[in-house]
Amino acid sequence: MSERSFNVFTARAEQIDPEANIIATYYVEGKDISIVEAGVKIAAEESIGTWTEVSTATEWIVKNLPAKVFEHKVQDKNTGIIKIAYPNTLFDFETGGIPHILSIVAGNLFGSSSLQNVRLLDLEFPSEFVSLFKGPKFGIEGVRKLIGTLDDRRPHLGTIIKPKVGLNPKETANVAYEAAMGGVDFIKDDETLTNQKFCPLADRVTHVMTALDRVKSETGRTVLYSPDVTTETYKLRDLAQVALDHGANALMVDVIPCGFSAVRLLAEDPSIKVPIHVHRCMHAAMTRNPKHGISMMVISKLVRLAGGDQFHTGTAAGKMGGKEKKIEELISINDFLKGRFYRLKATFPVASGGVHPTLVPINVLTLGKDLVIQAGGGIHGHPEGTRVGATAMRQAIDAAVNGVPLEEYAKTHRELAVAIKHWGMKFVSDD
Ligand code: RUB
Repeated sequence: MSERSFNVFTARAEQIDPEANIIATYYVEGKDISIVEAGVKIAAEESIGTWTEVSTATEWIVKNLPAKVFEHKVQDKNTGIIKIAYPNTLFDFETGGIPHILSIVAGNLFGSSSLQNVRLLDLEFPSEFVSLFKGPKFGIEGVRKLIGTLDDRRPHLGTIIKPKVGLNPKETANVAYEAAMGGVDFIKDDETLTNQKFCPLADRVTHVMTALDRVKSETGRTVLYSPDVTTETYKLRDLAQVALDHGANALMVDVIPCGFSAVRLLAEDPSIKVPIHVHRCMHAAMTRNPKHGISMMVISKLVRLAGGDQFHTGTAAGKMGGKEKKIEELISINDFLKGRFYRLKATFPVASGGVHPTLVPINVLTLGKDLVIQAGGGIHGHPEGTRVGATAMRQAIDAAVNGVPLEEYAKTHRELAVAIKHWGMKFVSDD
């Protein structure tokens, strides 16, 4: 590394003002270069540098725009953690928003031939940037208010209608009705169901909401339904409007296929007055490799900024991720979503994927009560059907919240006992 590069693209920690920079933390593995050299390569590429010196850089550019490596911790020879400060001046926060931030802090660097691996672990934002976002419209408290759990603060029970796709609108509504009568608080489409011919969105929402109105009149309970409006950006508002016009009391979107701005578009539209449920399918292409890609923490921060009211972050035990699951990371992500973050409302973490009653206690004990715990197969796969399956899940939540061992609780709760007998007390995996 030339002395000039070192001087331009590094700084001492005390020189970095967190209000004047976006700060990114990376895990890096240099290819025969030190981690500071690797960091300088990233800082240069993502601010004012390229592979060679250029004669066109003005004094103003060199003074104001370079990103700077200001902290590093070597783990082993060429691997370690670095922090890079990207000066606010590099961005037009208002115009660029999240896409522009990502073009820089998560841009060309992933393909750099100087790096064996690189993973964006965390992002910290100056208040000037965060102040431009409205965040979740409802947040945990708002969703609890809609469902009526502000006082008892138990975890919410959600279900994903199964099979993933194929039911027609009437069949979907029947399953929704049974699940709601069994005790679920929240119903969602699976991430692959949108507006297919076998189950058009408008018809589906009409039927499901009619069923949920029946549940309301029979039980007094409000159950939320979030139809999936994942689509092309230019069609998103219209598709959401179709769902709302037919009575949807929540909306769902797949954030990685659609982009963070799709969530923001829905959340910040004043005419959309329902919670936004955010699914994370495709995230593992970025999050699964512990050495390369983008962490779930970064994705979760961006979803909260963009305005997701509920967001899938994973389970303490379930079908996704298996043995590689890092519970500590999951806990810190959920803590971030639930904790203070400037003035933005909290996002409800969602634990989903392979959950059935037996796995409820470990999820609730590990992740806490401010949690939406979801089961698809774990409800609709109950030997006695959806309604009994939902009741068994609710019983498992009650047992966990009251600290009663599941097998003990099952002695007086038949639905739960049947579920335990069916699935056993073991961890499931789809591998
Ligand atoms: C749940 C399901 C969801 C996953 C996504 O169905 O398929 O799409 O929860 O996983 P089931 P994650 O309950 O039958 O497994 O929340 O980890 O992104």
